[in-house]
Amino acid sequence: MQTQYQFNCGKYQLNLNRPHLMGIVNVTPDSFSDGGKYSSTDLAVAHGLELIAEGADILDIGGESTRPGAPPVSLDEELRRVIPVIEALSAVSTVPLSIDTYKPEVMRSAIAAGIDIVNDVRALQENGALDVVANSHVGVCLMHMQGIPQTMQLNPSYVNVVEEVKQFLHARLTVLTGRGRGVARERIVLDPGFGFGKTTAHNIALIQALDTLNDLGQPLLVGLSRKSVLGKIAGGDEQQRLYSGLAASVISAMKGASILRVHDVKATRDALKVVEVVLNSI
Ligand code: 8Y4
Repeated sequence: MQTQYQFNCGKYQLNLNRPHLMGIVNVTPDSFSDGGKYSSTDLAVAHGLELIAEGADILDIGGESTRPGAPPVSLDEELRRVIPVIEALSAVSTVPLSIDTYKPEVMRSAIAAGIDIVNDVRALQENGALDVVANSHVGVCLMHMQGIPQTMQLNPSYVNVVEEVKQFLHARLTVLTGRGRGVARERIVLDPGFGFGKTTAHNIALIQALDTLNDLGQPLLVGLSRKSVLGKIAGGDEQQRLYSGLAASVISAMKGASILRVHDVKATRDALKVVEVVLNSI
C-alpha cells in the first residue's frame, strides 16, 4: 500500500504503516459567549474527543477558514480561538495534535501549548515560520497552493500541474532539510493541496498522479474531504459529499497516501479498514 515511513512529531513517533486519519476540528467564532450554553472552545474540544473515539490518529485544529474567498482572521482572534482548545485537548489527547496555520506567531504559541504538528498551507514561506519550526521538535506538513486564498480560484493556471506541484514540494523540502535549517526528513510530510488554486481538471490530474508524488520520498497527506471537486464530479453540496469522499479516500490510500485529512472519521475508517485487510492479505 505505502512505504512504511516513520513520522516524528512532537511527543509522538507515528509508524505510517497504514493510512492514518487526520480528523478536522474547526474552531468557529465565539458566538456563544453571549448567553449560549457551550463556548466555541467547549464545542471544539468535545468534537475533537468524539473524533478520537471514532478512530482519528491525528487532530487538525484550525481557527481561520482557508476556503476560497474567506476573509482573513486577525492574529489576536486566531490565538483566542485555537490556544484554549490546544491547551484543553493536549491535557487529555491520546493522539498528536496539529495546528492549521501559516502565522509564525500562532505556530510559536501553539508549540508552547502542546501542539505536535504544524500544518501550513503556505509551506513555511511566511517570514519567520521556518525558524519557529526548525527550532522545535514538531512535525510539519508542507502544502502546495497557487496564489492566496482570497483569489486562488479565479484563474488557476499551469503548464503541467503535476510537475509544477512536484517541483514546488521538492524545493520546499530542500530548503527545510538543507544546511543551516536541518529539519529531519522524518519530521516532514508533503501535500499537493487539493482545491488550493486548482480547477477540477487540475485536481483530477493530481489524484491520478498521486502515486508518482511518492517519488519525493516523503509521506503524503491528502485533503479531499467534502471539497468542491467531489461535488463537480458526483454532484451535491458540502453535506452530500460523504460517499464521493470515501471513494477519494480509498483511491488515495491505494495510491500510497499516508495521511488523509477528513471530516468523517468513522465512515473513512471503515472504508480504509477494508482496503488495509484486503491489500495485506494478497
Ligand atoms: C468543504 C469543506 C469544502 C472543507 C471545502 C473545504 C487542506 C488543509 C484545508 C488540505 C492540508 C477545506 C487546512 C480547506 N485543506 N491542510 N487545510 N491539506 N494539509 N475546504 O488539503 O477543508 S482547509
